[in-house]
Amino acid sequence: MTPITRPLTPFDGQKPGTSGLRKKTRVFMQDGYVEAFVQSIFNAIGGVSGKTFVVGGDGRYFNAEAIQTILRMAAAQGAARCIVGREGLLSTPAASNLIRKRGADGGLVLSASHNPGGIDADFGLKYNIANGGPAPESVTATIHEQTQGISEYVTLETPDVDLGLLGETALGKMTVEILDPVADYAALMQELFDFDAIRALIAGGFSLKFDAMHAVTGPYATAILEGMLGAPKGTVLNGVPSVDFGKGHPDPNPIWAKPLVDMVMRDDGPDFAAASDGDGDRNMILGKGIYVTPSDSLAVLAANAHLAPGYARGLAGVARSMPTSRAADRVAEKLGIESFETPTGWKFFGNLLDAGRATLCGEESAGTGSDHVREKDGLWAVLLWLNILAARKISVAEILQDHWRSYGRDYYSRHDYEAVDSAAAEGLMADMNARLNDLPGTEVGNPPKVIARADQFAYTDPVDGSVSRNQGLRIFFADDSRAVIRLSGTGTEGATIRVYLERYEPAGGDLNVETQAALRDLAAAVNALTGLSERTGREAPDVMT
Ligand code: G16
Repeated sequence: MTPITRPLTPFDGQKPGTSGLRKKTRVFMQDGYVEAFVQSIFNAIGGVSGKTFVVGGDGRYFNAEAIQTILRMAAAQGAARCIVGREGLLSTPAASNLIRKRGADGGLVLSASHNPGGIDADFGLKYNIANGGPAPESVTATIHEQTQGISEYVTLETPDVDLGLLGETALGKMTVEILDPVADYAALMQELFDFDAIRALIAGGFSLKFDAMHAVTGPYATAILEGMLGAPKGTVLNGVPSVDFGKGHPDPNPIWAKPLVDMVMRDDGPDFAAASDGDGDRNMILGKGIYVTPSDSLAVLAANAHLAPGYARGLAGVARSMPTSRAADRVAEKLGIESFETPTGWKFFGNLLDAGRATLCGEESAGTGSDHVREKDGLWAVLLWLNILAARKISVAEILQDHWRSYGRDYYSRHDYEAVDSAAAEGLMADMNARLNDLPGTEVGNPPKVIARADQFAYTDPVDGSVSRNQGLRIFFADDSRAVIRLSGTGTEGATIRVYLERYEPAGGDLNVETQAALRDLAAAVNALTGLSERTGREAPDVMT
C-alpha cells in the first residue's frame, strides 16, 4: 500500500476555539476539509511517524467517516498504532484516560460536545496531547498556522476499517486496535470511589435517574450505574447513542434537560438525578426539589471529596474558570489549600493538574473533573456526588443548605444570548472595552449599583508563565456582586453573548431566595450598562443556567 499525496487548498477559519474546531457538519463534510485540518495537526506536532494515538468521538453524524479518514492518514504517514473505541465511540474523559493509561502520544477526539448533531447541525475535532488533555494554546496556534499554508495531505487508498470488530487489524503498516470504550474507564471509576457504599445506598431504596441525552455516556452509565452499582434497569434514560442525539440538544442544563428537571421537582421524583452531554464531559446535578448550579457543585465536591477513597488524602488545590462563581475559593480558603482562577477552557487546567497544584477543577459551563484524567468528566462528577451522599446519608438539598450555612451562598446564573448578529456582539464588547477605565465609581441600574472596578481578565499561567489576555470583561460592584461578559468560543452560528451574574450572601443572610429573583437587579444593571437588549433586539436570554 503506497502512500498517496493529494493537493489541497487551505480552508478559511480552521481556527480552534475554546475546545477544538467546531463548525456546521456540512462544513466538515466538504472535500478535503477534514484532511486539511488533520494534516495541519500532524504537521504541527512534528509528524506521526512511530507514534500512537487514541481516536474516538461522541458518535454524532459523520463521526465514523471522519475516523476512517484519520486512520488512513495516520497509517500513510507512519503512525505505529491507533487505539479506537468500538464503533468509533469514546467519551471525552474515556479518551483522556486511554491516552494516559496507554502512554499514547496524543488523541483525536471527534465531538462538538453539547451542540446538536446531524447533517444540518454541528461537528467538531480536537487534538489532545500526551497528558490526555486538550492541546494548550501554543499547540492550537501552531495548528491554525499550519491550516493557513497547507498544500497537500498524505493518505492511503484502502477499504474502511470495520470499527465494530474488537481486536487488532493492520492498516498498511499501522495497527488499529478496536477496544471496548467502557472497560478501562469503568475500572478507573472503581479505583476512585467506594462502589460498595454506593451499591448499599441504592440497595437501601435511594432512587436515581441519569439522562444520557441519546449521547455517548449511555453505555458508560448503563454499565456502571445499572451493571456495577445495581441501580434498577431504566435508571439510565435515553441511553442509546444516536447520530443526532434523538434530534435533541445534548446539553445538560435546565432548558435542554427540562424533562429531568421536571421529574425531580415532583413529590414522587427521584432522590438524585443527573445528566451528561454529547461527549460525556459535562454534568448536571439535581436532587429532589433542587437544581445544583455547576459552581455550587464544584464547591460542594471540594468540601466533601475526602469522603471518597480516591481523594481521602485531601486536595492539593482547587481551580475554577474565571466566570465560575467564587464558591470554590471559599472552600479552598477554609481548607488552607491553593485556589486558581483560569480563563474559560479546560486546556488551562492542564498545567496545574500536571504540576500537582490542583486536584479538582470546575467550570460554570457544567464541567467538573480532577487529576484522574485531563478532561472534565460528567459521570465522574455523578459518582463523586453519589459517594458523598452514601457517606453523609443526607439529601442533596440538605447538603446544599449545610454548605451555604457554613460558607454563605454565591447566587449564580449565566444568561446566554445565542446566535446574535456577530457585528452587534463584537460592537458591544468593543464599546465596553473602550469604557473600562471610566467605569469605576459609575452608578447603574435601579436601585443604583456602584461599580467598584472593571477589567479584561488576563491570566498568567503559574506553571509555565504563558499569558492569555482578553479572556472576558469583569465588572465588580461595591456590594461584592460581580458580572462577567464574554463571547462564547464554541458556537457555530453568529455570536453567543454570555453574561455571568453572581451575588454573595453571607452565611447569616437569606440563603433561600429563588436564584433569578436574587440576581434580578444585577441583570438589569448589566442591561442598562451595556445596552444589551437594544443591541441584540432580545428581550430575554435564550438560556439561563
Ligand atoms: C468547552 C470547554 C469548556 C468551556 C465551554 C464553554 O466545553 O472545554 O472549558 O467552559 O466549552 O465555552 P464557551 O463559553 O467559550 O462557549 P465543551 O463541553 O463544549 O467541550
